[in-house]
Amino acid sequence: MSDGLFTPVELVEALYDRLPERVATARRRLGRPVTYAEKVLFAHLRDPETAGVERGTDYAEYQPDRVALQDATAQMALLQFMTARLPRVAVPTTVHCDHLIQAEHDATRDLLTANEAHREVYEFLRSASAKYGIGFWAPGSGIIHQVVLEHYAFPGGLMLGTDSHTPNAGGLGMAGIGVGGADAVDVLTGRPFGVRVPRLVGVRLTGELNGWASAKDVILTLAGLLTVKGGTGAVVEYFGPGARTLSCIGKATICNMGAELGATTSVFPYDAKMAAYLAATGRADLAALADGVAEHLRADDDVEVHPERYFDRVVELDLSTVEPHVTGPHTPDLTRPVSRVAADAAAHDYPVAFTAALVGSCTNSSYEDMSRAAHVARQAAAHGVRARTPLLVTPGSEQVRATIARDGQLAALEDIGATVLANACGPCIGQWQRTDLPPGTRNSILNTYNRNFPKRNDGRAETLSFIASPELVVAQALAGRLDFNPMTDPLVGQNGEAFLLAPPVAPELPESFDPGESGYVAPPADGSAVEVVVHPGSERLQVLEPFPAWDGADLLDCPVLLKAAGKCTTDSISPAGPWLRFRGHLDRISDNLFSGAVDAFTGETGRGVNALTGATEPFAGIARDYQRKGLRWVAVGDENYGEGSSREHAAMEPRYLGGVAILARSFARIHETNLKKQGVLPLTFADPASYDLIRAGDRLDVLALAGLAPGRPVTIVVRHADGTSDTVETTHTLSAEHVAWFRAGSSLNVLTGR
Ligand code: MIC
Ligand code: SF4
Repeated sequence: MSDGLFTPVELVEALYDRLPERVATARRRLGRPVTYAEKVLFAHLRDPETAGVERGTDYAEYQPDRVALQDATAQMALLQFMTARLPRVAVPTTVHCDHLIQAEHDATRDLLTANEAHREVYEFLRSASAKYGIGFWAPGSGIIHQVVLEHYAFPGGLMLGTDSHTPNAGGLGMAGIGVGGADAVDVLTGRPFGVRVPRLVGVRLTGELNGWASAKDVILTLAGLLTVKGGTGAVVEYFGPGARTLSCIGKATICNMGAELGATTSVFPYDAKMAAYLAATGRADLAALADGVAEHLRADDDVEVHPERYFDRVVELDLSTVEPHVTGPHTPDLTRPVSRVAADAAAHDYPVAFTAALVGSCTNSSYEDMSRAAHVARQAAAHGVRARTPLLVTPGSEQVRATIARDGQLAALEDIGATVLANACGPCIGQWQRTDLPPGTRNSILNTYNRNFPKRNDGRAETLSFIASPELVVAQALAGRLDFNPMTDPLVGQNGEAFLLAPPVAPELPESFDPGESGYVAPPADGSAVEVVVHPGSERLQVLEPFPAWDGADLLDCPVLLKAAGKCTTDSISPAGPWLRFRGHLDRISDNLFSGAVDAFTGETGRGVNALTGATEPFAGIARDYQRKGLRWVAVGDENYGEGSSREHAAMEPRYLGGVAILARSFARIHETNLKKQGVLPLTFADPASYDLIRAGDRLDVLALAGLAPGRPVTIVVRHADGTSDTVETTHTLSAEHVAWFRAGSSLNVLTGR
């Protein structure tokens, strides 16, 4: 089809035509059999004969098949694309309006409010999509990753998305990589996507899930094992007999949350479950094509036999031993089986009686998820039991919503008290007008989402967010307790009868999907006459001015704006929730800089000491003051700085307000790239202990920048207020191209020839 509702068959055919030859090249160049991820990557290399192959060291250039943008990141991506002054995007691309809709009442009312509140932004995205040949998915049509799985993902493909959960496409055997807008703009303008050749983590699955265990519990278990850093710079490749037992959508859940391990992407090899999903979503033709090249859409045989020869790390997981898990609070790798919740809660004083249950988000909002949740709900309703907490349900797409409305799952959930919200991100990204509880109350909430950083869902630091599977969230909502174990604990029915819930039984797929009221708008064949308007006085959108080029001098006398204590995620650097309003306006959104970060010197969140005045102020205000007075500044972080989202605002804001370098013990991949793209230096302490040398009131000199080069350490002199100083060595991962971005002021300046 050519209207952009699906990935064009010709594109898939062309890829599959070159697949055998590319796989042969991969085997020849690597001198051994190859894994599935290596096949996909080789199939998309710009130059398969000469590209570097050294994992974790070489940079390589890939040509993705498609790009997906969501409304909260698309604004900045498209504003950057516009500066390139090209008539159309170079690869099939879609925009998805999912992040800006606020959950307050129900789907209908909330959608009306969103259309009103975000009219200007939606109009910008709609007109820019029409002008540049981009498929536009209007508000209400669904969450980007669910819609991509239903329409665009295909086995063996490679795509970029300006959202960190783009790896969700791995459920259909597509390598989806989450990137910042500037990376996406490279591909939209016809340039390749450059990234370090990823390391490979192999997960061998055996056995089969049973009882209450679900795909969600597989990834929660792995997150506990691998931690939030365990996948950094790696592709997580699943294989083994257990993989073939998981539904396509279950695989997507697992790949989706690979982002929480820091993985570049996650993939499952093509199998019959994927073929069934393709057929159910109207793409039997793609399944037939994939069947024709099936041997190239999985790892070579020896990989399953001797995985240790191929992967940097191999994890074995017997699915039959996986237990239902509850994860949290505050980090997605703090997990335990449900049977251990009571003990953990007692030890850490977590409130076990939780205040809200939420089912949805890109990771768990499919037909199968809703069906398993509904199966539990029906059992409760038969005994007259309803949810004891508010139960908020967000279907992943209009297609899922219409189908579960038709097939009865929606009614089953409503029967136990659920409120159905718009098909959108909603409370997963802080778009939750919470009225059930006064602010300031320490409380727990339980959801099926993927991230649980403080303040993420309701903007309140006092809320502890826990994660579990849809069926467990519904079961626990019936009891109102995080330590309720449906396998052993009975519920009490309306007549006083005790009953045990049976484990969920539900179809993986409907006979056919009901598309509902599709919100898809195809771009016109020729969009050149379409006007894209950015009003000069707007508080929502602002035309981008290029960042200044590096002046050639070392960065001297830089105050430390922030030394972050503990986790400093992108939610700490540039929170979402109410700030999503300003995602298209760099100046306005910069006011949230570091507002969720904890200052190591004062212990305060969002505020630090202004070195010039001695006053304690919000970080954005201090940065603006330094900038006005001609001072450039640095920020210091701990491990995995910039963990979480792909939002490039977290890199653009420091740049815009005069930040020149971030020093950290380590960086999360997407954020590190975003910093480089915007001309900020991400520097890693050569000795992690150097973090401790940074004191309040220090001034830093970042030296010898004229010699900045790949692999060459950067020396920093830390001058303390008492007149003493320390010399600190830092390393970096800048390639020659990245150094050029720094010199030009940003990658965009290089792209546009400034
Ligand atoms: C998230 O889950 O944090 C988001 C909101 O989807 C982000 C993107 C954004 O900040 O707009 C992500 O994961 O990349
Ligand atoms: Fe949306 Fe949440 Fe998924 Fe991010 S993680 S894309 S906010 S549903």
